[in-house]
Amino acid sequence: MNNNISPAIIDKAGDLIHRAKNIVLTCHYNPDGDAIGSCLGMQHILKNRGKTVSVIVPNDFPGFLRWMPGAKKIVINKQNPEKAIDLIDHADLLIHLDFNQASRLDTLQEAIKNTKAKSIMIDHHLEPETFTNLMLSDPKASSTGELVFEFSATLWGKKAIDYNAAICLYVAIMTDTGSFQYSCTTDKVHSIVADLLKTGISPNEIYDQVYNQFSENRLKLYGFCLAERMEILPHLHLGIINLSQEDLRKFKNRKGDTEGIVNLPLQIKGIRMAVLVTERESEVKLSFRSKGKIDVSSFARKYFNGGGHYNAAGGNSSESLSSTINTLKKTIIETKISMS
Ligand SMILES: [Mn+2]
Repeated sequence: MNNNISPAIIDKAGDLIHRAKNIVLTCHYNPDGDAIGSCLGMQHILKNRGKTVSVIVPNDFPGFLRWMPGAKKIVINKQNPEKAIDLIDHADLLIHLDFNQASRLDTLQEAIKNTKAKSIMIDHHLEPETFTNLMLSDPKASSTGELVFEFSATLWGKKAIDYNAAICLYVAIMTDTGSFQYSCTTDKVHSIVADLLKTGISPNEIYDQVYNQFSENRLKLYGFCLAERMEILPHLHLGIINLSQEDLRKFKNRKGDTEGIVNLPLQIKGIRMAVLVTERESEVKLSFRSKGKIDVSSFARKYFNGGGHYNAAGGNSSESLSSTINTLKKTIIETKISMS
């Protein structure tokens, strides 16, 4: 297991799982590939150990994750709160995956408030908050999927990760490493992936199911962002893309459609920091990506009520779209962050 998580904690977590019968797995609001992949992977592993296991997510997740084994049975709290409450009431253990602040459960926070169940967090984001009985946190891990693999293999051996679990954990690791390109892609990641492939899963089919599922509108939105909404500031090594509510409506935006857009400016030579500023119904959302020693997590936390990872973070602003962009540029120039 990872050096950052002590064997004693893994044993304790194993003990909680051993004593539990009904287990509920949850992840963060707006679930991504790692969140859904880790939950479903853990679900398959625990079901094989004779547990009754449900996955509850705060709100809906993108269509390109819905093909995964077990995905159709995921309970979406926003759509079916009675079911979510019922499962939580009957649970004796909650495992929270891929987030480390209770607030990221959104409306599900209310649902777990009165639970008598024990709880475990398994996560890789920076600066965890204590809200569970046990915390398995390793910000050096590429993904929660990696941690779920290591945790399960340590407790029950690699055989505990079957074909279906391997598919889900592969999605988790693939999406959080940007298909094995980010700096978190260690030798350990590749050795875990080698173990996953040994179960017979097909990397090209999984890639295709996750990434080559664009609607025509989504690909046109990408083109529109690049042609009409991208501002490149070469002297700052910076690229900013902005999207208004009207832009999103024009391309019949669906959940997940804007995913990946933030990375596009980083394809330009010399650009080392990229920001996507999106006007949502009640707030303006910011996504940050960077290369090398540009700590966008601290930046997002300090100036835009957010956080995340060193090279990938998010935040929000209650200002208008245009004044958010102005504030953003001013802050970047003042802090010289993109010049780090
Ligand atoms: Mn993750």
